Amino acid sequence: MIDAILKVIREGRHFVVASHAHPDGDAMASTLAMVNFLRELGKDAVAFNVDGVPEELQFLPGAHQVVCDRNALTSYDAGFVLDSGELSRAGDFLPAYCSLLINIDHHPHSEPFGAINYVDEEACATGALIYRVIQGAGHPISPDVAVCLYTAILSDTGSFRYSNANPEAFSIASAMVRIGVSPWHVAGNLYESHPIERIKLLSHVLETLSVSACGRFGSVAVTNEMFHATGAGPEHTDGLINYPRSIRGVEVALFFRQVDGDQFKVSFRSKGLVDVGSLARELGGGGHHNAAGATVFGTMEQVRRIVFDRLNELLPLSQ
Ligand SMILES: [Mn+2]
Repeated sequence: MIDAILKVIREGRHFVVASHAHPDGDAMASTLAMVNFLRELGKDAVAFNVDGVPEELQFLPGAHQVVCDRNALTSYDAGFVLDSGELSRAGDFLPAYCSLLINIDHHPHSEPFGAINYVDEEACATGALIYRVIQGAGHPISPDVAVCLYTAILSDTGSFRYSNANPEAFSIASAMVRIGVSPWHVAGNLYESHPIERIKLLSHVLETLSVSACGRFGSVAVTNEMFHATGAGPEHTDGLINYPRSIRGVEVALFFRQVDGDQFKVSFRSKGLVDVGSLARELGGGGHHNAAGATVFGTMEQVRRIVFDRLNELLPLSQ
């Protein structure tokens, strides 16, 4: 699989590297690791993301050249789609610009939309798969690539706290630190550079904290009114689900975000007993066993009721 990818890289000259909308640390840092690697090989490589680069990831090497306007795309020998699960999350229009697509991902049920699909759901992060590709090329990891790969893995393992923090996660991180990555530099940018709007939003969001009578699921919510009141936006909501999740006894945490009047995006985080990925698919969404999302229609109360009722049915079964 890696050989097939390396052959495409060797034979091509112009590449685009994309990842899913609303990119997280793994999506964006994997994109930039790949782009920096391709440029080091003398290739012409463009990083693309429909939503651009979130503030906390703008320290990554190459972040300021990320393209978010599809009209700026030209034609490419190959397009890499990273960490996306399905093509539509990165851009349904990408095939029109690329002779072929390469899907590199660690999401279970990742759709085989590429001519090459390098999917390993055991991998801690897409960044780990990019590391394997670069290793396969026998190319030395540059300091720029190293900071990207370290960030991808740090971010997707929740700072090495989640169950995907496997030996490979630590071994790649260790190699990256040996190359010169400063863990404090990365962590400081990722976790201690919040805009004040986010902390103001947090104070509103925590007011909505609710825990079920059984104590095993908890939620917080954000409404458009809160965005107006604080000047914050959806980009400032990452990680807010960790507050209900961090409560002792809570098995499943939920985050409700109002998209429109009666449309809510629901994020799920499970500590393992409940497969929230299948629950989310039942609701028309998708995701992993422990992290998933779906869009549900109704008033805030109706949406909460739909999801809580379903969880009530699932939780006793999983005891
Ligand atoms: Mn990922």
